[in-house]
Amino acid sequence: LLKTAAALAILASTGVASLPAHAQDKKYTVALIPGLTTDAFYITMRKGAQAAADALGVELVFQGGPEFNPVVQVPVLDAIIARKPDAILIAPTDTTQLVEPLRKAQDAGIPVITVDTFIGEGKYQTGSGDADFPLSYIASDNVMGGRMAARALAKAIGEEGKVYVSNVKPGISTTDQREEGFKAAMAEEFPKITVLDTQFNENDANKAASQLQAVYARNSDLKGVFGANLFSALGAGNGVQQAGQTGNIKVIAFDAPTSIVANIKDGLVDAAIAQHPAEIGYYGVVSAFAHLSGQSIPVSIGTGFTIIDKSNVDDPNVAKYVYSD
Ligand code: T6T
Repeated sequence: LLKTAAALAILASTGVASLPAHAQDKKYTVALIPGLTTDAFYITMRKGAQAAADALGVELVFQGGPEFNPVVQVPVLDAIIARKPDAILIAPTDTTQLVEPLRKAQDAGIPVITVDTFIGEGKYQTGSGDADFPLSYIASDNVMGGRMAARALAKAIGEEGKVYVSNVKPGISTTDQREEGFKAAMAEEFPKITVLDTQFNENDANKAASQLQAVYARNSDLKGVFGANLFSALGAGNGVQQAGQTGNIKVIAFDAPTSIVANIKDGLVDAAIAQHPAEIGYYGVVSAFAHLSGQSIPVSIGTGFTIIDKSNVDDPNVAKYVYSD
């Protein structure tokens, strides 16, 4: 700033009226609205976002609700819009219910990028549909992640028997797509595996644990469960433990908080499909900054996965993908 002031003073004295605006001269404010604030996945995403913000001189505002619920998220979004940040990064908690609330941001001239989850069909900038206005979607490939989970579970149970998906609730792009990928891979690749009805837990690990026990009570030959997100997996694992079935009912977890890693070491969970949430946050902020400073940005950015199991859990190149608490 001092340098700029000095340069302006020199230019003023030479009669040149203004300098072209240089990106670094403007401090952009980027808001990051997670699905919920107390989830290790979003805490880790925030760290990545903060790292990019520090590198670029961006001010990052992190604000969200205490639960993964559009009714809770929309008022947070409204409050953020009222603060007029330069851009909004958001993990929309519902594919349809966040469309109109986010359009308000767009109408107010605030660019929107969705991270982790999407609105509509997740196809942006196509000129069709009513939910294509976000500039970019930065996330894991959740259909593929679901397929990876199916393969891991199939391997763990010897490719036959009954399994089910412990999921959050319909209408969330990520967990819907994981279930879709899981079921597609099971149907195409593992004819001897039966996928029972999905159990929806509303992101409540306790509910997921009771559901595991209820499904097991009805199916004493239950072989495995896929926990389609952090709380579903934690709950399913606890349910298996409470049923005294550790090691008999196999658990594949989506997400990798420290508690799941402990469960892998104890043999309660067979494998975790770790997302790379820090990458999502980092590239979210980089994309917002690039757009704000006049660059074009990709309409979608896919981030990776790391499969964590007993064989690699202590490898530092794997352990770095364990989420921050
Ligand atoms: O699995 C993540 C995230 O990708 C999903 O959209 C919601 O649940 C998590 O935040 C884990 O709790």
